[in-house]
Amino acid sequence: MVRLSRATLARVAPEARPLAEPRVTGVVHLGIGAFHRAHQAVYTERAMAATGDDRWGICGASQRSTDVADRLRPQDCLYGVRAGEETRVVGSVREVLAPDDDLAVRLAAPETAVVTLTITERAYRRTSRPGAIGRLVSGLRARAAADAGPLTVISCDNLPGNGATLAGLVADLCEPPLLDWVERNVTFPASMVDRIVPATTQADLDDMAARLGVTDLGAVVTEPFTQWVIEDSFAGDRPAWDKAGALLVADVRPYERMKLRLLNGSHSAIAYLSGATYVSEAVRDPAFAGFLRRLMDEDLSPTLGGLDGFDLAGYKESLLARFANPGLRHRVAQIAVDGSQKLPQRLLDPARDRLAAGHEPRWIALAVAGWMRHVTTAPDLDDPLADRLRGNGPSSAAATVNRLLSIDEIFTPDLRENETFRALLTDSLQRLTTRR
Ligand code: CS2
Repeated sequence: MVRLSRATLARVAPEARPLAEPRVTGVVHLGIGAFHRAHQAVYTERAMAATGDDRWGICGASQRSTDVADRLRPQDCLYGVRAGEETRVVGSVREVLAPDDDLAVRLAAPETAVVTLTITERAYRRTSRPGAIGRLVSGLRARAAADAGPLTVISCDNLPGNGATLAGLVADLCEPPLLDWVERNVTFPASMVDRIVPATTQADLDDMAARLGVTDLGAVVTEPFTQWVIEDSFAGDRPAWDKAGALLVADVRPYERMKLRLLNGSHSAIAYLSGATYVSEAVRDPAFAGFLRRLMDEDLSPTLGGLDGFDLAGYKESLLARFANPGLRHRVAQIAVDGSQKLPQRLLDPARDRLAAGHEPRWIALAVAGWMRHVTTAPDLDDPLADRLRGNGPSSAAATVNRLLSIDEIFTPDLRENETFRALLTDSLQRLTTRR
């Protein structure tokens, strides 16, 4: 079968062809994985289609491997997205840079007005800054030198206050004249992104080829649902994302907290407690779905505020329905990765809120204990703190809880010293380990 490309696009059904063909690269994206291709790239294409403004082609950069560049370059950066039964080739990506390619030159180009990032939680650790954030700062330095104009830099990672966090890490790496320039020319809006995007499998590629009639090695499978809430603080021009379904708001925090805690918190609980291979399998078990409901209703929802008039009950039901989607082969192992970087905002912040309000967050404690069991027993633990998490062989539940609670990159002193939380964790871990 021939490969997807501009030249072979005529073989693709008209309704599955790209909505837009950008003429200029106006967006640079760091971390061009499946999530970006199924989320921001789709919004950007829709924005161009809605307005006819074709200046928003994307230059996507990979951080660690040449894999995406190798897959997309022979396809003129075209790739298919299947969401439910709808399949379409997306045309917003114009260029893919491999880790060693020159990103700074793109960031210094005057037509670049927006940078988006999906570099995962671990890239925001202070010790990770030579990575993606270091590359971003080199680009900002080149842009300042070229006096190429204002720039909006949007973190699309699942962290609370992702914009301010990124701004802080960038500032730490800037020398004073550059820092001045950044303060005058660059904004870092916060954003909340949501779309479940499982890692693409060979079966997905085969299915995409059957649907498109051409081979597509960059294909992504996702769910119909998609959401993007962006803080409306742009330094200059931007794609008309608001015309493509994104919500531009003054304060992202209520959305971000709701999503990080209810969706991502539940995801992590599924990853560490369900024992299932796929998310959908876990939530089809009525007992496990019952646990998720109680986790959300009793421990997570009470910590959410600023959502007046929002249908929280409906949101929670929709999450369970999204998790149950049998068309998504979403492996729990994909979610279990990098727990040390995910737990604080997903489960520990709400635990702290509940404890401060005088309640026992027992369902959160059970999920955190599930993570403790995972990090001490998983044969191939994938986490930047793996060496410290693993421990040295079998130990009592109390000893494991004490040892892990002492890791201050994960647990703040107030949680570590909270006897109620410690007891809940020890009791839960005890029960989880004797049950097996
Ligand atoms: C997941 C997220 O892998 C994970 O940690 O919880 O990637 C989740 O699927 C997305 O945030 C959904 O928007």
